[in-house]
Amino acid sequence: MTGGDDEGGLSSSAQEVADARGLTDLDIQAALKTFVPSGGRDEYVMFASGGHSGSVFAIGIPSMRILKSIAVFTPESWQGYGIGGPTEAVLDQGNYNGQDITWGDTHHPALSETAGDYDGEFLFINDKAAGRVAVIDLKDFETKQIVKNPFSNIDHGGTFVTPDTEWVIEGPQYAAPLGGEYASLDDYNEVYRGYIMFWKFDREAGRIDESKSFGMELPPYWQDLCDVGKLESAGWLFCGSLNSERATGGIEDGNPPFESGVSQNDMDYLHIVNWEKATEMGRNASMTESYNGMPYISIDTAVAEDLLFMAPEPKSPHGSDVTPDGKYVIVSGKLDPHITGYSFENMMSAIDSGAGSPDPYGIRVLPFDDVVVAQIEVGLGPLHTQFGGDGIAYTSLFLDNAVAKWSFGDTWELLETIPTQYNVGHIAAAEGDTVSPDGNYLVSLNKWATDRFQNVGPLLPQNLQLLDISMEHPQVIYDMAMGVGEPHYAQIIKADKLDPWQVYPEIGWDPHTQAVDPDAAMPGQERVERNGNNVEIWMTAIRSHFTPENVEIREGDNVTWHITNIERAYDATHGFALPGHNVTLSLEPGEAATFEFVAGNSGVFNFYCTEFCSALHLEMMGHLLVQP
Ligand code: RUQ
Ligand code: CUA
Repeated sequence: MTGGDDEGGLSSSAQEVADARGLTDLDIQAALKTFVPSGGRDEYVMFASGGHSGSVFAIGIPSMRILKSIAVFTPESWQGYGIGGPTEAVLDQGNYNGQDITWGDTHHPALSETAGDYDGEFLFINDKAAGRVAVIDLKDFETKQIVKNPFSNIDHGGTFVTPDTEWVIEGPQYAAPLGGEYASLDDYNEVYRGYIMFWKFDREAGRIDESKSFGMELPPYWQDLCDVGKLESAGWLFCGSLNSERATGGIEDGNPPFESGVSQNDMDYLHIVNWEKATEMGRNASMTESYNGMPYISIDTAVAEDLLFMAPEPKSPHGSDVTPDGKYVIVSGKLDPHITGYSFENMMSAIDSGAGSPDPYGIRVLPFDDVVVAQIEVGLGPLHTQFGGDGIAYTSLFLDNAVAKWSFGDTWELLETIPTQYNVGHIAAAEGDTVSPDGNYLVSLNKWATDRFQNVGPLLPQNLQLLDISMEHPQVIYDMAMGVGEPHYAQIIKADKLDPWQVYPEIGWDPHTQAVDPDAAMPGQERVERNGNNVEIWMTAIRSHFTPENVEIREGDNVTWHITNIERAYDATHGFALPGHNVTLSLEPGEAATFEFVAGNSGVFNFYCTEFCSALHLEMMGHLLVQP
């Protein structure tokens, strides 16, 4: 039986289900708001960092279904990422000093923007653990490039993009000597520094252009999260910091441990950077220093050129978030129950009036009272702020296990506190970092879920909670166990702004050049060619066979193997697994790949397709015969 009763309620059969499962009216509402019927589509896609899983996850909202994991800084066998195939070269871009780096700690994804609005073309993400930034092309949701910060072995405060994605900004964190070279901690104040990177993004090429990028030297204050100005504050960026004490730790020598040494002062420093002006001189040799061929603007030059100012910010701050209209910067003090609102207009007048006095590095610190327009007590452990449109903001409260809802602009006041079920790190709102947030969904990215799920052993799942913020009193409407590494930040884009390919545009496509590979194996031209010890193989894959199926070579041969999936059908991915050689590939329709190896061992190796691509998938195999 279907249909509603007179009050527009549930049919008796649905009510029976609810009764049998003990669901309350709010449970039923939450279920109805998040249920996407079989075959339906989500309204939004959230790109969540995977923390020390080194990956990124695409998650549908409101259903909270994981749609895809995107391998970024770490090999991933299902996608054939970084294991024997051409994507090894993508991962290798992130190696340094001769060291392979095969994991990452992804923190802050940034969608590409046009006029301050997500445009759905690219995603950027940082790796805190090694100071790297990756570029993901949303045409195929694959990682295309990794760049290594030449000045620093660690980062944190990025990635963030300028309103038209001309620049991808990688903010620093823990200070170290230039290039991570050795210097004693006794020389901390003189030699240790933070370096913010300005990576030039070439949208046409879909790559960061290292030859047009540059850095800026900052004091050793542990710069934390940054955000880029927009509209009124376009051209500027803002980074919090947490160690104005310049503590160097050493609990083992009787020094205060970092946790207290870094929290002595009442104020730390909000860094205020004119990035637009900096980009005019960042590649000018007469204005910059350079390290390993990468230029950077020194603190002295930044001060002399009015690129860098600071303002006091209370007690070990964490987030710094620019309001959608660009008028205010919101800072949260982890050890202060307030959020502090800074007016961009007031910052500019304080700069123009010459107010303030220099810090030990000569950077002018603007007077707190001149630039702060409001402080609101929101709760304990405020971290990150997101926006819901119409002067409404939300701040995560790590210690209170809650999200504060408050207003800004005309009236600055706490409106209410919404409980979440464990410590909240970041929160992410639908279209939340754009000039026009949607104000309907907010995801609370919680740390360990202690009481929400089946016990799965001592390593607890992280929990992403979906909140309906269109309600007068917002509520949690879904609990989503991540099942993988800790998401730090996420961005949520309208699904209809994404326009990925269904299949690669042409047969023989190389996803890493986004063009046809001239060496790709093509249908009808499959062959094996030998030239001395060098063997080159051109192989195609189509349901349900490889051509050729058997390949005979000799021990010690240098092998170059081209393989192309020549399907044009939407659902015809083939995998290629080569036992004994650490090779796994995922070949989407049209995709071509090349890999190389030296045939080190004689034997017979049964290669096969790893995707259950047809009823005759098991037959999609062949023999690599290596003669002794
Ligand atoms: S910040 S710890 Cu995104 Cu809260 Cu990295
Ligand atoms: Cu192709 Cu299984």
